[in-house]
Amino acid sequence: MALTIRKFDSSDAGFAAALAGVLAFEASEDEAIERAVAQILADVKARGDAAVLEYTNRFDRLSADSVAALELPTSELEAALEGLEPKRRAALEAAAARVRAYHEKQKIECGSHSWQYTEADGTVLGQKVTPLDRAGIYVPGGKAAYPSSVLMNAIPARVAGVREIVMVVPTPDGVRNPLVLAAALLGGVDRVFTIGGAQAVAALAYGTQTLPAVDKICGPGNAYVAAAKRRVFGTVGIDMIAGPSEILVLCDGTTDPRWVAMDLFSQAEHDELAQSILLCPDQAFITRVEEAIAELLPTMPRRDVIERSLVDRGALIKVRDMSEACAIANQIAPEHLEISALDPHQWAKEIRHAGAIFLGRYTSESLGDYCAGPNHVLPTSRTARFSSPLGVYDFFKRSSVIEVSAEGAQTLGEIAAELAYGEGLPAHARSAEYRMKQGG
Ligand code: HSO
Ligand code: ZN
Repeated sequence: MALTIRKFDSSDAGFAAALAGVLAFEASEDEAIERAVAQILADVKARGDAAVLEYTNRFDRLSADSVAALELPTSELEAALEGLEPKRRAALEAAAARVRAYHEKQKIECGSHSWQYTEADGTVLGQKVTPLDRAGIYVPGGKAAYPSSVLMNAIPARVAGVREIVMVVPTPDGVRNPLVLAAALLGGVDRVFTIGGAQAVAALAYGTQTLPAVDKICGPGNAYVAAAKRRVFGTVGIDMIAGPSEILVLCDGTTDPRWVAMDLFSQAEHDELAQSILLCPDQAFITRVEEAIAELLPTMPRRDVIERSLVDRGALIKVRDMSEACAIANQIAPEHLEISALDPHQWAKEIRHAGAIFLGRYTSESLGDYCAGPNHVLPTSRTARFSSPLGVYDFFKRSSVIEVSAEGAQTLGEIAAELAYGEGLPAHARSAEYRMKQGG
């Protein structure tokens, strides 16, 4: 199979423009989708359960007679777990345990504790950290339903101490995915509703007679779900609007080229729009990766998706050296960065922007997708420049705490009153002055 994956050389004139072309990706905003979603949100907000039920029965071809009937009893989740093939069940349990252990460590290390300090006059200042009351997890239906993503969303919420986790998952034609339901149980989800689409996002955001409103909605979804999440943001928190998967492999030419080819495939197989890029200083090695791609692609069940993704969005880039590869990696700010090199640490020092960094040739990105422990919900589309993997910290918020002593009220009162008069807000000034010895 002759596959035309784009090739570039960083020392060619015009490389910067070519790279910008490779990276250009506009999440399309479809007017018709926006209109449909706005209407569904308004309808669910106004009519609650009745609207959720109508949309669900219509879109998923069900005939439920209430939203309550769309909630799965825990016994059904337990049955799903029990029914799994033992090896699959053991793998899911092992993954859940490792993801939990990682996020428990993250909770300790990431400043999830409240703190305070006392000033000389007795005034106390600090911050109180509180988990969210309720989180909602959206799980797509059909082919895009990843049990691993259920774990990655539910476990950090649970570890953070969220009181209730509500999951929604569409079940078109009533088809339920037992691995998703088993993952919900292992991840600590409290309630599962078989609803999806914008109507599920609306139900989570506004609450209905049956479904409680949550404080934050996490999880991936199709264009309707993404549009709905964008629109309810502000009423509730959202995790992020995730774009297609991306992998950037930095290789010094010492890894088996077939390993590199398969790593590129691993993200390409998610989606035609996924992006897989190789940066390497060794032209002969790039050629061997190309040969490996040609040899392995026909053996892949998902070769059509992989091929589209590699041809449309992939690239093999010859760089001057590994240091330049790191500089380009920072520019790309990929979701996943593999440093497949003899001394990955040397190059990792130069990396500033990446959702997750996989060091050394034994660390395939796919291990991170399932079971290494860190979260696989990661910033895409260059947002790693300013954002982070989903984590326990996404399920906490902070309150400032201020306790001013009688003595502190004198000194702070003077400053505050002065500034309040300057802003033309005398009630602020008087409120501070009342607490001052000469002000009451
Ligand atoms: N690579 C995806 C996550 C995933 N992979 C789930 C396999 N299953 C996130 O970028
Ligand atoms: Zn993946």
